[in-house]
Amino acid sequence: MYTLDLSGKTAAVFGVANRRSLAYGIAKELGKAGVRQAFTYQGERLKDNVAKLAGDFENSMLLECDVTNESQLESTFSQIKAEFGHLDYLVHSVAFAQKEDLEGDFVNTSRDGFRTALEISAYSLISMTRFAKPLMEGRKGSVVSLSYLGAERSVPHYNVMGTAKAALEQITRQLASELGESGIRVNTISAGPVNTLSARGISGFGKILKVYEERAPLRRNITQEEVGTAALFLLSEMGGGVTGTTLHVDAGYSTVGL
Ligand code: NAD
Ligand code: IMJ
Repeated sequence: MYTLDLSGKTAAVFGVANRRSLAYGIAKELGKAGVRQAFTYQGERLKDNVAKLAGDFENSMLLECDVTNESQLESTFSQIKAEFGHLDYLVHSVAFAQKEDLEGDFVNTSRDGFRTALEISAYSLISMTRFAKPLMEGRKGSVVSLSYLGAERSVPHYNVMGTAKAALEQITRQLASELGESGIRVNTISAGPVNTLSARGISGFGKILKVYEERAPLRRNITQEEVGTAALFLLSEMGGGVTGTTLHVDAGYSTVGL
């Protein structure tokens, strides 16, 4: 197809859980382009799995980082600084809401459930970018996160995750405005549904995939690879003029009115 040579560039990739993860789709594209990557895993439970996946990539790093843990975040970026010396790309592919907040009525969202969803799925982008900024100084850094249409439209059961994604998209614009003068770009990809660990548990997920197939202009669902190539575009100089934006990689679904 095409190959981009990004050797000498480095990336921190948050959110690989398994081979289906959207973050892994992005890592595959970065790997093909020769980017050296640091992978983080949420906790001991995922360590062996993520270690195996990190092994697919030359010279990669593996670090434990629960994004609710500020000291783990700090030590993640200080280890990246020690090993890579700098950072070019940051990939945020992390989201979590308590299961009861995705199953029950939105009106019953608890204070604690709201805090959890917003902290893990939105605030974490601010923290990560804060730690990444000094490592990106003078390097045309680029930050990409993953959003969903539930940020802009009501989607059954998406509930407090929609609130968190609306925050994530606004955080993207606010960070882009502030970090532009440091040459750092910040964008988010609003992806269509993909069969990952975070999506599979959703009741009626198969039906949602069918609705996209019927109504999206491309009459199909998107692939993990298409999220990867869109991220590669935004991270690399190919997307050099793009910042603060939400790029819909959804087979056109969000553009249809009727
Ligand atoms: P996934 O389950 O593979 O990835 C989610 C990741 O979040 C996991 O690696 C998990 O370990 C990590 N995570 C959760 N809580 C964490 C914490 N406290 N600290 C550190 N990591 C934590 O599923 P995915 O579908 O690849 O999700 C990645 C991103 O894509 C999410 O932001 C999700 O909202 C978004 N997204 C997914 C879809 C979809 O249909 N799959 C569509 C649009 C957007
Ligand atoms: C999630 C819930 C409801 C509807 C949904 C989704 N649709 C899609 C998703 C239509 C596509 C997947 N998605 C975009 C997400 O962001 C999922 C986030 C998520 C999933 C879980 C499942 C397991 C759990 N907590 C979760 N937290 C966030 O316990």
